[in-house]
Parts: sequence; structure tokens; C-alpha cells
Amino acid sequence: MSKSLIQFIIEEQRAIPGATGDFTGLLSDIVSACKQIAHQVNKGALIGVLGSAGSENVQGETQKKLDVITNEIFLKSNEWAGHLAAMASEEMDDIYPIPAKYPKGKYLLTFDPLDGSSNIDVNISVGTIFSILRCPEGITNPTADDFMQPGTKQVCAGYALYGPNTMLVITSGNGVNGFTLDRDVGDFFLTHPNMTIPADTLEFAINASNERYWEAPVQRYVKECIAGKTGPRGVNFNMRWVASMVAEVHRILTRGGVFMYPKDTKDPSKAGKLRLMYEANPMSFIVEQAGGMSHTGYERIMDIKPSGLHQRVPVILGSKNEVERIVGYHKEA
Ligand code: AHM
Ligand code: MG
Repeated sequence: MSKSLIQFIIEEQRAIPGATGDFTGLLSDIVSACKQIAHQVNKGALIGVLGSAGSENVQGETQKKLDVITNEIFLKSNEWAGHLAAMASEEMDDIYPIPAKYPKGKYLLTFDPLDGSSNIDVNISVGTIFSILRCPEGITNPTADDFMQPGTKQVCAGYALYGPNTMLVITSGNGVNGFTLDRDVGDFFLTHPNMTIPADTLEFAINASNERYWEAPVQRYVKECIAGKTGPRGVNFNMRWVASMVAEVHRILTRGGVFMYPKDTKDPSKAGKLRLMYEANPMSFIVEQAGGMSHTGYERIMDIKPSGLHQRVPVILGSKNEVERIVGYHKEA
């Protein structure tokens, strides 16, 4: 049998001088949260968890029952063990300080407990995305300011994909590895070592219904892809849109591709749809570690100094040569 996720992490951490086991402990709690979420998602209507919760989150989006349940699972699984100083969630306005009754630790955790949750009622794949940062030295009661670290400072990032199989894909800056949940055993096992994104691709993913709101460089890129063999690219492209970022990134890690949620003029108060801290940064870390590229069209996503917990950014990520081409179109424009 292949290595379990925890065995893999312990072995990886052993190679780091001065590692205390804190990180391994934190990851084990995150894994436990993802297994609980997998169970809820898998049972669906059988346990009455589908449908709307009748509430809105900080971004004014209607929350699903499972948005609320999975957020609670993540908080409860990760608050007690003493590895974290605070958490921040896509579903909560403010940061979540570790309650006084528990010891505090040296890490900060950000997460989107159920990404793509508009898909949940139609039984299409959804996921959890997380990112681990270090709490700044000497800070025991962190504020939102302490989370304002660029993506390059991430210690670890990962996602769980609740699809036909449940998978967990992680990086701690040493490549990307994928693990599949064996439900009979109750553990994740290494099934996809050293995941890499091919530099070239003939597949792109974008919500084309927003075409009229995109900027010219993205309009140009997509137009050229759609033109196929007789267009300027001289080849036929294929398109996919799951509307679940975790599923799109997983496809790209498996067979290459480009995913875009670019800057648009749909809502001038927002720079894009996806959130830097909960979606763009962790996915960028994974994509770059797999040899891909992740950019806004104007700058590398992981270089952005965050200005707010719920900041949104344009996202263009995936196969390196295609992302470079799109960035080039932005430079030319
Ligand atoms: P969510 O965090 O509210 O689920 O929103 C993020 C999701 C991404 O997973 C996905 O790429 C995108 O929203 C889909 O957006 P759209 O509905 O515009 O196609
Ligand atoms: Mg999300």
C-alpha cells in the first residue's frame, strides 16, 4: 500500500532542521476536517444538508447550508490543538481568534470551506481550499493586519476535491502531491506523486457569458482560441467550465490547461471574482510548485501585498506558455 498523507508529511518534515511537529499536527487536523466535510458532501440529501441556509456571507452571497456547516467543521477541528494563533474564512467577516480556553500556536490558517458551493445542489464537484501562514514573530493576539502577507510567504497550501473520489492535493514548497481518500480505511494515500502541469495546452476554462465585460487582452486570447485551425493560432482549442475552481485547477494539474477569472467591468467595485487569501494565493502556490504560472495579467499573484481579508483579484493560471502569452497580450495592449 502507498504512503498515507500523514506518513508523507512526517517524513517530509523530518528533513527540516528544527521542525517541532507543530506543522504536522496542524495538517493532521486539516485532514480530519476535510474527511468530515467529505462525509457531509457525500451524504447530501440523505442527511438534509443541501439547499440554502437563508443567510448571506460578508460578500453578500447567499450561503448554502453546507457553507455554514463546513465552516463550523473547519473552525472546530483546528481551534483546539495549539498550532494556530487565528483563522480567517471566506464565510466570516472578521478573523477568528483562537478561543482563550485553548493554547495558541505559531501559524495562521485561511480557508474557503466549500468552494464552488453553487454546484452542491446539482451534485457536481466542490472543494475546500486552505493556506497556512506564519503568525508574525512576537504576536500572540493577531489582527487582520497580521494576515496581510503576500502569497510568497505561504508555508503550505492545499485543496480537497469532493468529486467521484475525494482527493487532497498539497504543497509545502517542495513540489505538489496528491492523495486519494480510501473510505474503507478512513485515510488519504499518496496516489499522485510530483504532479506537474505541462507547459503547453489546447484547453482553456472561462465563464464565457462574461465576455462583454472582459478587457481587450482576454477577449483577444479567447477569440483566437475559438477561431481554431483557421485562426491566428492555427490549432483547435477545447473549452471546459465546471464553475468549481478546485475541479478546474485539479484538471489543469492532471492534463494541463488555462483557467481564467479575469478582471472585468461587471462590478466596478471589484477587481475580479476570486478572493486573494482564500482562493487565488493557495491555488497560485500549488500551480507554481507544479511548474505552471499564476498571474493577474499585470502582476504575479503571489507578489501582491494584500490590502484586505476579502480582497478580490483577477486570476489567470495554468500551463506556463499559455499564461505567458496572455500576460504578453496585456503588455501589448
Ligand atoms: P464561491 O467561493 O462562492 O463558491 O465562488 C467561487 C467559484 C469558483 O469555484 C468558480 O471558479 C467561480 O466561482 C465560478 O463563477 P461563475 O458562477 O461566475 O461561473
Ligand atoms: Mg470560493
